[in-house]
Amino acid sequence: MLIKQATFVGSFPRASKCPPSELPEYSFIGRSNVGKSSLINMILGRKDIAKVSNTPGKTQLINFFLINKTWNLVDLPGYGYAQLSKKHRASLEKMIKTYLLTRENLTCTFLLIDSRIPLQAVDLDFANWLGQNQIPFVIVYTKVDKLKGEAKHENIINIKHSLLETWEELPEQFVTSSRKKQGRDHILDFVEDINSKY
Ligand SMILES: Nc1nc2c(ncn2[C@@H]2O[C@H](COP(=O)(O)OP(=O)(O)OP(=O)(O)O)[C@@H](O)[C@H]2O)c(=O)[nH]1
Ligand SMILES: [Mg+2]
Repeated sequence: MLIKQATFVGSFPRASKCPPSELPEYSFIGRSNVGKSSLINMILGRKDIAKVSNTPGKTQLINFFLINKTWNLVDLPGYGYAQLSKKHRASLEKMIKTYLLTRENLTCTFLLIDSRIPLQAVDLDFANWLGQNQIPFVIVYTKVDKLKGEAKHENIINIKHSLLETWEELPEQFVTSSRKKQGRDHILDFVEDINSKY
């Protein structure tokens, strides 16, 4: 799929404030700093349409983008950011989960997992929560450019093994690097395929 047009629609503080839409919608979720905004920029081929930061917890609102006037892309705040107060973290989590549970045109969620480190408990909890609530999702391994040699495959295999301790089978998975523009076509083909059936 060619990205002919990518427009920032706006940032919204909660699910009920998000603009109604009948277009197929894809959201991006993952631990704070996992690389959501960078991945979105890479996929859309736009340098900084989504805000990237070295400071975790940058994205705190539900950010909407309209792509080719035919589908919506949503950048969600990260979960599990330890530096936030308990109350603030709980309110972000509620905002994310309410959006995921109530958004009727949500077609698929991309759950981002850092390919460089072992699977974190918060990631497994989040994947399990998505499963329990029957929210369709796929997995995206991020920052693979940081893995060298053997570690490249090993770490991803270990993450899969950890997931398979609770999951019988895994959803579709994408191996990506925003820095190297890896995984872009694979993700866009996947979106195009779902859009054609919507
Ligand atoms: N090496 C490498 N670094 C990356 C990649 N993607 C993101 N980063 C870096 O990781 C950091 C966080 O990236 P963001 O895209 O802001 O992450 P995020 O998940 O949107 O973070 P929050 O919005 O704070 O939850 C930044 O310093 C990025 O430059 C990648 O593919 N490779
Ligand atoms: Mg972000």
